[in-house]
Amino acid sequence: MAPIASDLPEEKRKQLFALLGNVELTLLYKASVHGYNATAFHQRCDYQGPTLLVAYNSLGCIFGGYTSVDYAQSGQQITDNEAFLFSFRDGTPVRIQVNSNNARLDDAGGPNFDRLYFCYNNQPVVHYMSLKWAVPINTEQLYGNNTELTECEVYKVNQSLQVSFLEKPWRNILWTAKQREELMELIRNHKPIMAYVSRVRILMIGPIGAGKSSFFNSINSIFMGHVTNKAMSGSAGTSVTTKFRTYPVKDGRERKPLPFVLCDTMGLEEQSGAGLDIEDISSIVQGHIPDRYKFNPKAPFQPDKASKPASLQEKIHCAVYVIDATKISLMSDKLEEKLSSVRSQLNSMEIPQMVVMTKVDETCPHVQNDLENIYASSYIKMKVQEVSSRLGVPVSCVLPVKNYSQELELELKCDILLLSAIKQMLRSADDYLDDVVDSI
Ligand SMILES: Nc1nc2c(ncn2[C@@H]2O[C@H](COP(=O)(O)OP(=O)(O)OP(=O)(O)O)[C@@H](O)[C@H]2O)c(=O)[nH]1
Ligand SMILES: [Mg+2]
Repeated sequence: MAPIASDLPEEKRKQLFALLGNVELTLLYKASVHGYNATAFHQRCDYQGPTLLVAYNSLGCIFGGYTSVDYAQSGQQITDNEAFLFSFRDGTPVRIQVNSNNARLDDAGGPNFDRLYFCYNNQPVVHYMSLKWAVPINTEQLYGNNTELTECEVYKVNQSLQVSFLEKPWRNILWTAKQREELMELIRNHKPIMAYVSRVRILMIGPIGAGKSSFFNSINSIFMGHVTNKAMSGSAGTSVTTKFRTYPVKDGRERKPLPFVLCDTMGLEEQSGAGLDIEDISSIVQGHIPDRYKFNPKAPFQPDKASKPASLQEKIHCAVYVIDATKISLMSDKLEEKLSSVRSQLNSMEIPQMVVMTKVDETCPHVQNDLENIYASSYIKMKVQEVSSRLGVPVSCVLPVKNYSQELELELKCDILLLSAIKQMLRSADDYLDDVVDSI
């Protein structure tokens, strides 16, 4: 049987990569061939993983939606932080955010996104169910308010990994037990350049589920000598971490505090009034927010005007953006804008900034096989460059790591990457403190 032809022009398919990353699209369902009905759609599209729906109307609009969650006829409202609607405007695809907590109703009917139904009632139409209390979708922008569909297609979305091995790794790492011991010794014996500051405070900021709490857990595990989960981590529709936590890390053998404190925060969300507030970041950096303060996304922390300014010891000396390597291409423009505002604010306070790029194991199969391939994988190098350009942080400040997530025992190569990241953070905090010394 000849393969079913896709209506999506090649040029538009390539343009969609701006929203989806470098993916492969495989046509699963085409309404004009399989039928404009929910049964045919579910037969072909259920349990296929991430999918992209592309609809066409007689005005020439091409629009649709992406979901990372299976169609499964569960009858549940689906939370999908990655789901979005899109339409081509002036030839380029524009991403339109959907309410991620109600991204889809996963019922036995046709596909839908945030109350926008495709092939509604088994007809070649799109139908929008507006609700007074919900943020409306701009249907004029999406499909010119022409509800008649000329076609509706669903594609399976596969990450296409054209991974090659670089001739020479682009960073040199020694993957030996001796190297791990040397790194641990260096960190143990590190003395911040300013004697008055006994412990460097490192702030972790980043989107929900990026691995901020896991990064602390991983570092703590190395120095405890076994895998620990002191900070709550996991996944949910909103941030698992809701409080500001300052975690000192202690050296397992002597329980001696190490010369740094990792400060964990609530996840950043793209909407305003949700997730960590940018004003709260400023208060943290200035040392105003106490340990265990519960963040309120609706009302930022109000420093007590009567209290004396925080000492340099209580302030942040290095900020780290924790970014999930598997989601860099899917990062929405709004989240990128939010991160850019954070960056401007930290720049104005002259705080050094680095990126910890997590989940490298889930990003590249060669790295999953053996972490030692990290700096030889062309794909990881591309991801490092991508995060560097999206966040405006130099490549030299991007530190790819794999956090402990499912392991029960420590692993040498994991530890070496994680410890190397801490080493770089201590160095950049020293640069900051050195600058403060110079300015006194
Ligand atoms: N495979 C893999 N999983 C990871 C890695 N880092 C974190 N995870 C997993 O990702 C999920 C989210 O991690 P968290 O540490 O809770 O993320 P967070 O940034 O603290 O999230 P919020 O507190 O919700 O903002 C957990 O299930 C972790 O086990 C990693 O490097 N590799
Ligand atoms: Mg957390």
